[in-house]
Amino acid sequence: MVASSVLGFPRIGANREVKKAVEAYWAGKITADQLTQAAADVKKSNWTTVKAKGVDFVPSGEFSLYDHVLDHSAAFNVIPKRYVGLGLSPLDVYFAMGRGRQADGVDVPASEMKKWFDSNYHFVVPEFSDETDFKLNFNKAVEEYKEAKALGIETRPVVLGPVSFLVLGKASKEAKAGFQPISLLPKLLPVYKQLLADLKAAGAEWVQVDEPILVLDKAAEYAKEFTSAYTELAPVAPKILLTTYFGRLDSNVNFVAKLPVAGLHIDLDRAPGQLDQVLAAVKPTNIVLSLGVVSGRNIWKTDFQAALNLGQKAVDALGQDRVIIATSSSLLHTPVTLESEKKLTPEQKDWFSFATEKAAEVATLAKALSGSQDAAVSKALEENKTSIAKRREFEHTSDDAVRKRVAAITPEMLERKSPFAVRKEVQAKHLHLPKFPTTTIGSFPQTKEIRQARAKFTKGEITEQEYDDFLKKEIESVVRFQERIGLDLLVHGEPERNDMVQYFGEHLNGFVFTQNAWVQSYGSRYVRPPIIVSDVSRPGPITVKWSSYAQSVTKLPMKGMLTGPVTILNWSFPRADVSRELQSKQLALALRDEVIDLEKAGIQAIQVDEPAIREGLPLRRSDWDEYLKWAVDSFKLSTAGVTDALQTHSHFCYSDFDDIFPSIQRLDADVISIEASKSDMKLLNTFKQYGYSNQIGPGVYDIHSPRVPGEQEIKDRVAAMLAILPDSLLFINPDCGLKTRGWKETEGKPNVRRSATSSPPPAG
Ligand code: MET
Repeated sequence: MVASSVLGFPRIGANREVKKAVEAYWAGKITADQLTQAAADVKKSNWTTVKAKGVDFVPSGEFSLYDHVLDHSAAFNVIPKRYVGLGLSPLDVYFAMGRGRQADGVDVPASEMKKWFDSNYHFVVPEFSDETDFKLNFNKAVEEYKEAKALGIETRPVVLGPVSFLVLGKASKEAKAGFQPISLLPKLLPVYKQLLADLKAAGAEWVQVDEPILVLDKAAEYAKEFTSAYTELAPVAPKILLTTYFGRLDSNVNFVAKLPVAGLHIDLDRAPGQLDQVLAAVKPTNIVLSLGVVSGRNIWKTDFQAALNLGQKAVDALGQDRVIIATSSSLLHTPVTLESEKKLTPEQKDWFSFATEKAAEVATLAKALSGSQDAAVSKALEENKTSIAKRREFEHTSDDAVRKRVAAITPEMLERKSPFAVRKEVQAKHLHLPKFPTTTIGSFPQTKEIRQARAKFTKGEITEQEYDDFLKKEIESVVRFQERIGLDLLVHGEPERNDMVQYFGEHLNGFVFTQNAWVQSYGSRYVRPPIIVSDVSRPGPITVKWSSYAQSVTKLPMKGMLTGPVTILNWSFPRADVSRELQSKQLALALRDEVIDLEKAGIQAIQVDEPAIREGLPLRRSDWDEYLKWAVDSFKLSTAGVTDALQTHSHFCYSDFDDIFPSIQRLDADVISIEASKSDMKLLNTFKQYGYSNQIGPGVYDIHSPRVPGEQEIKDRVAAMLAILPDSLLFINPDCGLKTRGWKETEGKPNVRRSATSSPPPAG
């Protein structure tokens, strides 16, 4: 029999119960026990749902109140010193690590967050040093396994593997120079052994051990560590299913197939081409192969025929008992259920499959491959065939005009008229910005009032005129605030935007929106990505009205604010039938028109945010050039249609640019602002090393944390920046938009001009 499996289920609750409970706990409105209860309810519902869909391997242990890597760090006692001895409960230490804490005399910043591979999920980076004292503070995997068992549900616990845990982490500030987290493996393994042995004792037959770094080039460097780790763990553990996802194993399969594991999971959604190589490698072993054929990353209905073809190939090579049909990765990156969508047309609904529906898909596929004669299975196969055929038909009805426009893009359309040095002079005459210009990244607090007004407008409780008037008032007050605190380049605050991607999607052709399709981005922040379903075009100006209004109420220059093509693409669910490149270029052309319209309307600086450009980078280096070519071209296409006088800005956050620096340079934005408050100054050294010559605003404080930095802290940051970058190029700004912050924290924050430059900074 071919078995079915789900690698992980969304842990936010069908109605965002976890967010609500966690935030209520932070606000002191519910107790820790009530939070635990809310979590238990969601876990129960997840297990019951997956099981009810007929899945054989139901995951447990992957639930999280904030982040699964953070759970792991807390469980293994990987707790940086700054969070210890503050008199906090273990739960509050956990949250302090995730989001910082500033209350009752305690003032600690959040730990660094990083993108989880090429997804829009962020994990809290573990910090290691020689002094890391691993011990099992609690065994979450066992506890949740037992919790499910008590409900009568047998599960397969999920654990992050030891090599990925160390490699995803970083050396802490206290660590000696040259310290490598992987050197801790021998110290870490005994704790893993204990964890896994406890699981076995509790009755778990299998354990899913995630080693996602196996799809990266650098995994090859750790072949020895993988071998020693699994040789040591396998004898005491339940049967280990070693899981890889988001990419292909490539030659790493050579050592992976020799590991003493009982099963191996591969992602055939992202990398279907790896099946032959992996089959050849595992055939001579006893390893069970888990095939990730149902995408954990997109929302499209699985093409059963294509999945069955892959499955059949594996069954032919290994036999039914050595094949599992699975989701490609955890379903964490997909919304909970299509059932909550009441506004999609039946035609649209028929295209999609969310986590709950995907669980049913793996179960059906496994049964079909096992040769089931069940009428329900044949019916599901028939229905799938019809749906897929209808979708293919829809895809062919593309917008010809858009496709022709993309085909007619010329190299000249990607370049500004003059080089930066010339533009800088022209712009200086127009913008009159002082030395160390201060600005913000765009958004100001999305207050309850703003959200309420938007909800009323959406429900038709207020007229468009009333909503517009409300937004104008908001814009004006944000403008006045910026004038009051002395910022130089203003923004309108983005009150009209529900979200930086959704808003643009709603004003472009080719997108579909959901009501409840939330996915976790980090901690209690969830996003609701729009879905690109057909060719994209701009029916008319989108932001011009707001930016022009904002400019009309101030004499200071106003920065127009757009989300870039690559980011709109990466933070949407893309089409699966055409390339990402084509979708990105279509978006770029739409934005190009918007940028040109903004300039015509008198806006002198325009920021085109590309925070997701790094995230879209393929996981394998050999695939980078192709991506970077079209991604950078898309940005240039969207921004290069203006005169030299227009100052283009772009913004990136959570960006580690060391290895893609030439592409950042090639963007040729006049000013870029980057996240720099949490990462060390390494990033800036890269700019220096490459002789980056355009202007740059490294963030001076972390807006993702509610913590308000002191004035000295900001001064120190700026001084450190000036020690690296020439003062003529430096902008002063926070490291991201302020939309997630309240006004209290905001008022405490962007007084960066006063704090940064009140005493003369050292010469750069
Ligand atoms: N302009 C956007 C903002 O300020 C950029 C955000 S990047 C995640 O919110």
